[in-house]
Amino acid sequence: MKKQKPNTYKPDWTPENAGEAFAVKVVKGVESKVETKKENDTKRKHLSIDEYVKGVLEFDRNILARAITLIESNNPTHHDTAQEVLKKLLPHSGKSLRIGITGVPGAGKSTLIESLGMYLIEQGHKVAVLTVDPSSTVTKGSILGDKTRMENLSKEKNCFIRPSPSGGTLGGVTRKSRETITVCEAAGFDIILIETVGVGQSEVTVRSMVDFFLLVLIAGGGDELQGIKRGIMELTDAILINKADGDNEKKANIARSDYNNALHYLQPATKGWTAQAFTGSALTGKGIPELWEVIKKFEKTIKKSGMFEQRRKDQSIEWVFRMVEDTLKDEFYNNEKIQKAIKTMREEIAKDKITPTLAAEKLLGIFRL
Ligand SMILES: Nc1nc2c(ncn2[C@@H]2O[C@H](COP(=O)(O)OP(=O)(O)O)[C@@H](O)[C@H]2O)c(=O)[nH]1
Ligand SMILES: [Mg+2]
Repeated sequence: MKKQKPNTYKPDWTPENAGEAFAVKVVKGVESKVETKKENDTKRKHLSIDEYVKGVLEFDRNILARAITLIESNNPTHHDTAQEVLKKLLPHSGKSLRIGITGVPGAGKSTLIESLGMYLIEQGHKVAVLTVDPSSTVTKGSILGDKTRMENLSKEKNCFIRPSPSGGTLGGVTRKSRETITVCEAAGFDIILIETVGVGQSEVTVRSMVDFFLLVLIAGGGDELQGIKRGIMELTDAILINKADGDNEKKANIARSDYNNALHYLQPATKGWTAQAFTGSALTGKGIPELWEVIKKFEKTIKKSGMFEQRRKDQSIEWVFRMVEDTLKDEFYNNEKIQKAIKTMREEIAKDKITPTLAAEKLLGIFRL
């Protein structure tokens, strides 16, 4: 039997026969008294589909973590079991509020999650925290910085923190995150917080899996609106100007009115809801209860209008098409014949021997053979 220590690279609930394909092996465990506690002896035993399902539904944290590990596995032999488990959990999922949190690195997203998460747990909620980190597709999962930011939260029994799975494409990370949401909801987590860095595609991806999308900003010098992509603002349901504490409070208030002005001219991200900017401090907790009130009001408003249900349905359907597209793309670029043909095509294009249209048709022709 393998000797496992808590907080090593391989979490102790990793099955014995876990091969390289087990994505979770690179995740440095979040320091948590709860997670490293040896709770039962089912740990290393092979689990049946029903044992996974029962364990998740009974809020067995060890089995919950193992179920997510199964889903995150890139090993094709785990695929069918994972999908069976998910299918059985699906009717028990969906009853949460999914909140996406984006913003540039350093804006205070993780600190906000610690602060909002603790506030919600005090109110009796169960909070699951996920991260969607595009850099984890090329490097090791990087919740590392967050470990210190979510120190209290990670010790709470009613909180579960899961970093972005590493390896694979953003599409792969997305599938895993969405399925992890399903598992967490089935376990009874009623608030799902998803942190993502506000760069490139990841915020669009996270927007497509949450109900409420929050943009965390900080007031800086100069033109407040500079550098903020209009595109991101069009996705958000609220803006939090964070770090509104100490000397920064004044600046934050000015930034708030600037952003409120800017938001005024944008299409709302959610039909029937006007996004607004607020100030707060993740560090001192000021403004956090008010932020939660806004989120609750949002939930109430869009549930009443039917937008909540509608968006969730749309998101599921969009997800299907996205997966089809991702799979087709992968199959195309991983095809050996295509890879060879692409090499030839590059040379031909460079020498003006073929037009781009003909080159594309040729590649597709080879793929369809
Ligand atoms: N003064 C102040 N500092 C904050 C606040 N929120 C976060 N920070 C600090 O900003 C830094 C980055 O925070 P972090 O939560 O890791 O940002 P993230 O990259 O967006 O997740 C840390 O040093 C935090 O302590 C706040 O409300 N006020
Ligand atoms: Mg962070």
